[in-house]
Amino acid sequence: MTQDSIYADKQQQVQAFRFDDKVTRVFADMIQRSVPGYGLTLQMIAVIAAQYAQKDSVLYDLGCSLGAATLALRHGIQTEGCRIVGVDNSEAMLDTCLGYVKADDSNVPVELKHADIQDVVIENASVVVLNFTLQFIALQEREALLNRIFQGLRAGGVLILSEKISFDDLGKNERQTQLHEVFKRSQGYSELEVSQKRQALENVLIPESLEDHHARLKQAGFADSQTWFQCFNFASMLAFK
Ligand code: GEK
Repeated sequence: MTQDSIYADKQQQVQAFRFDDKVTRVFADMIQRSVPGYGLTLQMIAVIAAQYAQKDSVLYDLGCSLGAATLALRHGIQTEGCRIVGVDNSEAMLDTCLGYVKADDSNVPVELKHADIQDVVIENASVVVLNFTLQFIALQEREALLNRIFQGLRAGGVLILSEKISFDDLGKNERQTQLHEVFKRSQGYSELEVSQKRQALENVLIPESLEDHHARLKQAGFADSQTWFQCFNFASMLAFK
């Protein structure tokens, strides 16, 4: 795994974060050292797929990056006739993802689409995954996307929604943000790396509170939603149709 040192040297001007070739090369290391509990979300995506993948249905991984959640779904599925659709709008990510999918030994069909997740048709779905992707969609577009996911899910289907979150209470927000930064330092990132990355993600990654996420899920029509995981300012929710 190539180590992420993108923000190790002082940059004259920190550019807005993009999922380009440079990020793709180090992404596996970057996400693991930046998102507390990332590995657990992947492990449980497989468990959730084992429980909720329905016979002859489609499982979607929206914002699939290198396909980590795609492969978790693939190995979690316990029923027949399923296929997986992975979608990402970064060409670099999708090219590398294709290599990983080909090298993987499961024979559950996987289709990778280079597209905006806001344009992809979602139908006959039993499981939809947004593993740290919704946070990159403009706030005003999120409702329409969740509505389409709800419409595309079968009865009994689920959405797994993992996000960086914020807290309305400023004190709580500050404490959890600090703990996240201490986590990043414990993973070997320097203070400079943490602060330059924070700058790069400003206005690119827009976190919302758990309350806002659950309200939007309810609004979209989900019968229930639960936070099944939280570590500092990262969380994963499960919404049921
Ligand atoms: C994992 N789920 O490893 N359309 C398609 N893709 C998009 C869009 C969009 N509008 N916006 C962002 N992306 C993965 C990790 S990373 C999370 C997901 C992170 C893609 C973007 O190109 C990137 O690959 C992914 O969403 C977000 O479980 O970097 O924190």
